[in-house]
Amino acid sequence: MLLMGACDSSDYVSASFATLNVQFAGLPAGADAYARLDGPSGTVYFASSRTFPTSAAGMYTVTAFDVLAGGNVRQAPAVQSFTLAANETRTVTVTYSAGPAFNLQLQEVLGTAAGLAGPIDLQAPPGDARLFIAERAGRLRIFEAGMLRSTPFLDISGRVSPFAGEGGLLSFAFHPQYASGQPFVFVHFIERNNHTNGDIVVERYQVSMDPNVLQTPGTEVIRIQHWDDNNHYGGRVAFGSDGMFYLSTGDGGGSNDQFGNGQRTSALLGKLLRLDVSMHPTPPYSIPADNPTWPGAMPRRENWAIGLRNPFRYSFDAPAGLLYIGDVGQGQREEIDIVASNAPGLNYGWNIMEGTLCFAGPCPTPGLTAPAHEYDHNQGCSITGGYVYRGAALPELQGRYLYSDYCSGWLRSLRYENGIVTERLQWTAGPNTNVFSFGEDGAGELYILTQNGRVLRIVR
Ligand SMILES: [Ca+2]
Repeated sequence: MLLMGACDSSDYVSASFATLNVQFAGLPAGADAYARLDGPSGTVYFASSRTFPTSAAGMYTVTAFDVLAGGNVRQAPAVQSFTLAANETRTVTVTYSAGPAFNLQLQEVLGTAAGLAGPIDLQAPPGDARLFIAERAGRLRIFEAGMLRSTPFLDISGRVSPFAGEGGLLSFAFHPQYASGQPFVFVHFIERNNHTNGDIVVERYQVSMDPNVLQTPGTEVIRIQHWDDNNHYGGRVAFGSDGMFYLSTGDGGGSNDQFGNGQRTSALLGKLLRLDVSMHPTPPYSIPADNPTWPGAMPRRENWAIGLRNPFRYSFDAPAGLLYIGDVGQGQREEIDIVASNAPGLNYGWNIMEGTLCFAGPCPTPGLTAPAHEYDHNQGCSITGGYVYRGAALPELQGRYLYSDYCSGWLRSLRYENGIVTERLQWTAGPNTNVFSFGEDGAGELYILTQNGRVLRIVR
């Protein structure tokens, strides 16, 4: 009995620990701060005023970082250091000041008069001044020196159109060494064929003697049957900084993941696939040796991640080594998943979870990767994932992830660092119409592509 009394930890806590309040000031209502607290017990990052009720006595520092809010850069005060005594209650105030004005605008590069048939992807090899624009109707177009070239880079409209539902040409990717000996473009589309809802197809094309025209025909890389419904095809193709080729696929369509593809490891639907296409065309692709192994009957090792519903747009942020996935929800939640880009074998939860909500089956379920950010259907209905800004024209925006929503047409950003989401902003300028996609040019500048045919550059 004596020992139990002597070791009563609650007595020890109440007798020795101090209380630290960190308060933020100088920000618009609802705006996120961003700060780091270093103390005897380690480091914590946080984004709003917070009480640390069981702080150990000792030396502390509060380091705040500049944030964007309300049309300004909000400048953080200098680092504050102090000693917290046992049993003390102390409040530290971090007061931001208004710095230079900073806001985003949308500059029209191509308007409806250009007649683009559904611009849905925009890419360029690094350093290439041309904009390569995918039309959903099945063409790749080139915009150069202020002009849209009349001859397409590629025209496969006869294999794509007319499309139904969410079909069409959906995305394309340049080989990472496009300009240095690997002049290949990987084109991703829903092929119109005898099966009403088509196949998900990726083909590799090679540039011709004319740098503004691709040779035809292409060579098939992968084909995935998608015959039951004309929605939830995925998808995007992209190369990771590991040199591997990624393809996101939707769950096969309809509703509720009626075929159970998201959690079925033998299916290639509702997944993020990771393929090695460096041996192409013999064979079309190989499966990287470090792809994950999966439980279940006859699992497909092309699968890098499972449990996705309709990951229409995802992107890699190479400088931070992160992967951002915008996974379109069903009736309630739109989500952004943010993970280390080299983390294999993740399960993003669909259709056990929709965002952080239970959807079907036992929930919560261990082992599922929850979204880093989500919003409900009061704010939108179909997330359009974008990119982390890494261009040069907007240094204030460095490291921010931009995204939109097909139904709402706003432009939002968030900042994800040190495992927390901060600086969740909705910009005053928005396309205010259906957003098909974001695009990224050869200098890392970002664009918005709208259903009504506009190409808009994100500028200050
Ligand atoms: Ca999820």
